[in-house]
Amino acid sequence: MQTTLVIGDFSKSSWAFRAWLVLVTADVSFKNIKIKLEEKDTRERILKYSPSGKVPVLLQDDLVINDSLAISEYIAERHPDVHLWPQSQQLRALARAAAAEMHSGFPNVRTQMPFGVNTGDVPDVLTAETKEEIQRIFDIWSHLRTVSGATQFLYGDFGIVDAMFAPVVFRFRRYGIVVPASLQAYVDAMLAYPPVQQWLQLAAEEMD
Ligand SMILES: N[C@@H](CCC(=O)N[C@@H](CS)C(=O)NCC(=O)O)C(=O)O
Repeated sequence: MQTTLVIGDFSKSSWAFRAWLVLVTADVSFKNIKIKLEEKDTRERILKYSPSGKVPVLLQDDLVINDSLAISEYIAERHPDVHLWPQSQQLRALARAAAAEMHSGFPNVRTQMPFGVNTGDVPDVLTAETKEEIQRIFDIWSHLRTVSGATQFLYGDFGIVDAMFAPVVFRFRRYGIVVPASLQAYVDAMLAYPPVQQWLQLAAEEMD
């Protein structure tokens, strides 16, 4: 069975970054097809693989899964030994709620602080709504780490909920958003996670 993940640029594609992290964490062997975003023919090229016109899309024989969270769930089901969700039922529910909130929410953070792997950018003056969303993200991280007792990722091992928040860590890093001291270990663990480093390396090679 051939598995292919269609993604956008490593330096721009925050949703593909999430799905890619999940596949790499689960040690899935897969091929990447990269489509440059924001080009005249981007939509046309994505539509060859993805009926929604969005990446990521996972292709496995006849199966086409065109959403980062659905891809993640599929990989979690196929690799139960990897524990991409917490093993505790209650913690799993909380992690799923947080992943879903990230997947469907935080429009102001997304708009005011676009994803990028670089640092040193100054955002527009943050609106009250964006600041509220940033605080909500800190609260989610703190709550999950308190309930799980985890010292690195949100419930111990790197999982889907961490993949969902990985691009947010990069948004905060890009725009110099100060993270509470109690959450610095989370940010450090995320930045040091080998698959994250691998993605950064690929982004650096792409930008050269
Ligand atoms: N809900 C989708 C969102 C996917 C999405 O918005 N992807 C962006 C790139 S990160 C995209 O494909 N944009 C198409 C374009 O720029 O033409 C998911 O979770 O996979």
